[in-house]
Amino acid sequence: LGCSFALTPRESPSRELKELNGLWSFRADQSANRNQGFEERWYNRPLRETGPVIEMPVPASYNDITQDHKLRDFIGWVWYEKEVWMPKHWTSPNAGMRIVLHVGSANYYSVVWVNGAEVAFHEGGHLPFEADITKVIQNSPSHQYRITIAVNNTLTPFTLPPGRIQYMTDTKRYPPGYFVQLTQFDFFNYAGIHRPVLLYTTPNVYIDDLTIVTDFQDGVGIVNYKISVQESAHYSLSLKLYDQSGQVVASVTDGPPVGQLKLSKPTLWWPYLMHEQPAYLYNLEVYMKSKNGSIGYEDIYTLPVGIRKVQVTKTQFLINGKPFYFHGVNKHEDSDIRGKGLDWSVIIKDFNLLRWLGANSFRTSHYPYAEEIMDLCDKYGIVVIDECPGVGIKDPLSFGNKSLAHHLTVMEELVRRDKNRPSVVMWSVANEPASGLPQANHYFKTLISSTKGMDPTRPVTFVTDTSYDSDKAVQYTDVICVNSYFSWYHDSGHLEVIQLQLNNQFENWYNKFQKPIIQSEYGADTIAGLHSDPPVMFSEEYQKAVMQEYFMVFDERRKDYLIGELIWNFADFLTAQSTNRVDGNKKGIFTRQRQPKSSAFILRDRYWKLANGT
Ligand code: GCB
Repeated sequence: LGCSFALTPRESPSRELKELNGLWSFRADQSANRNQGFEERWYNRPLRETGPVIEMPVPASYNDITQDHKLRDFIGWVWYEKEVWMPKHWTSPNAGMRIVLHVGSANYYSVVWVNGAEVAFHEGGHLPFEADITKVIQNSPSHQYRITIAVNNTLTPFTLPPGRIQYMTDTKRYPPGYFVQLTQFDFFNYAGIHRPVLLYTTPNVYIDDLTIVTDFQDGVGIVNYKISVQESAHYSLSLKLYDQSGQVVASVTDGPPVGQLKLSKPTLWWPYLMHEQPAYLYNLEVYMKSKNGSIGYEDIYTLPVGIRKVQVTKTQFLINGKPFYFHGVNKHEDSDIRGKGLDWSVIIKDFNLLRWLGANSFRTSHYPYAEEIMDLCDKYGIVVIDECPGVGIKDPLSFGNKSLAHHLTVMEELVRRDKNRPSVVMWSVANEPASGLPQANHYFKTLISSTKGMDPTRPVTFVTDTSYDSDKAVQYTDVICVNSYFSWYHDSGHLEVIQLQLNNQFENWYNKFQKPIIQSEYGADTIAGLHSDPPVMFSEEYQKAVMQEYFMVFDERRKDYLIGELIWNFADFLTAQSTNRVDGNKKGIFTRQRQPKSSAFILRDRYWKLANGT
C-alpha cells in the first residue's frame, strides 16, 4: 500500500499543492497492549468520538508539547487526524488528475487512512512516503475528508535505527506489563509527524521520475537525463534548461526519455567559499505531452540542476577537479519544544550560523534530513554527506538478512530522493556499527556495493569507531570516516595525549588502506558558561583546548591524506536520560538555543582561514 516516492513535490502549471500543516486532533493509545485504536477502528469515525483528544501541531514531535511525562516518554501508537476540504475541481471524476497525499516523514511506522480507507503503510522514520488517494476521494459523497495517520515509535533489532523493548518482569520492582525502550544511539527518539503533510495533484499521465547526472568536458556542460512517465506509452517530451537570468541555454524538443543536454561554457556548481559564485543552479523544465484515447495530458516538472562532478583519489576528494577539504559540522534535527519537527525559523537560523562559521559542509548525522533542508544546501552550496538512519547497529541480531534487506530498501529510498542534488557528494550507510564483528564483512560488502549500484556517481562511506586492526567494513568504502574522542571517553582530562593518539590513528588507517580520511567526529561536552583555567572537563576552556590539540594534527595531516574535519556537534541536542548526559548531549559549539560557546569563535576563525587558504 502507498506508492514509492521519487520527485520532491513542487508546484507547476500542471501541479497544485496544498499543505495540511497546522493543528491536528491527537490521541495516544494508552491501552495496555497499545492496540485499542486498531481493535476499535479509530480510523472509521472522527477521532474525538473515540475518546479524549488534544490538539497537536504538525509538523512537530509530540514529546515536548504537553506537560504530561507519559506522553513525553510514550512508546506505541499515537493517532493523528485532520478534516480537510478539497477544491471542487480536484474531485470531479473527470478531472483527469491524480491526488497524492505526501508525508515528509513520521517516526517510525505509519498507517494512513482517508475516510476510513487504508491508503498507505510505511516503515522508517526519516524519509517521505505517499499515497495516490484519487479513487477514495472521487468515490466520496462530500468535499470534506478525514485523514487519519497512526504513528508508532517502537524500535526493534530489525528497524533502522535498531532498538529493543525490554519487559520488566520482576514484580517486586515493576508494575505488571512494564516495559522500556532501549536504544544504542545517542539522541532522543522523538516521535510524531516530523515533516509537512501535503496534498498535490498531477495529471493522470505524469512525469514519475527524473534522474540527472552532470559532467563537463572541454568547456561543455553535460546534463544526462532519464525520465519515466506513468500510465501511458504514448507521450512526447521536451526539455529546457534555463540559466538564472531565465535564458534557455539548452533544449530538446520531442526527445526520447533518455538523453543529453549540452551547453557551452557552463557555470559550475561550486561549494560555498570555494568560488566567487558558489551554488549556481540551472532550472531544468521537463514538459510531457500525452494522448490517451481522446484525452490529452500535459505535465510540467522543474528541477534545480547544479553542474558538477565528484571524484576520489587515494589522498584527495575532488569537486570539479579541485581538491575539496570538508571544514564542517555534524548536525541533528533537534530544537526546543518542536523536537525533530521541521521549523523554518530554526532551519534558516542554522544556515545563517553555518555561513557565519565559514562551514562548507555537514553530515546528516544520523538520518536523512528534510527535503526542505536539502534544497537549501543545493541553493547555498553547503556540501552534504548524506547519512541513512543506520545508527546504533551493534546487536548481532541486526546483521541478519532481514535487517540487511530493510537497510537496502532505506538506501534505495534515500538515493531515489536525493540522487539529483548537487550538494550531496557522498552516501554514508551507517554510523559506528559493530564493524569488528565477523558478520559486518558480508553485511557492509553487500550494502556498499548495492548502494554503488543504485548510484554509480557518488562515493560511499560509513563512519567507524572500531580500531583499524579489527574493522571488517572500511575495506569497502571510498573514503575512511573515523570518530574519536581522545581525552574524553578515555584518558579523560588528559589533553596531552591527544596529538600522539590522533597521529597514530591517522597513520594506522592510512597505511592499511591508502584512502583519504575524514575526521567525522571529535569534541567534548561543554556546559555553556562554565569556565575553568587550567581547563577541566565540561568547561568552555576544555572544549577549546581539545579542539586546538586536534587542529595541530589536522594541519599536519591535511598536507597528505586528511580531507576533512567535522566537529561533534553543531549544537547541543536532547538524548535519552542517563547518568552521563546532563539534559542531553552538550558537545555543541552552539547551545540548543543556537547561542555560541567560546569554541564557536575559534572554529569560525579556523574555518575562514581554511576557506581563504591562509
Ligand atoms: C559518537 C556518536 C554520536 C554521539 C557522540 C557522543 O561517537 O556517533 O552519535 O552523540 O559520539 O557525544 O558521544
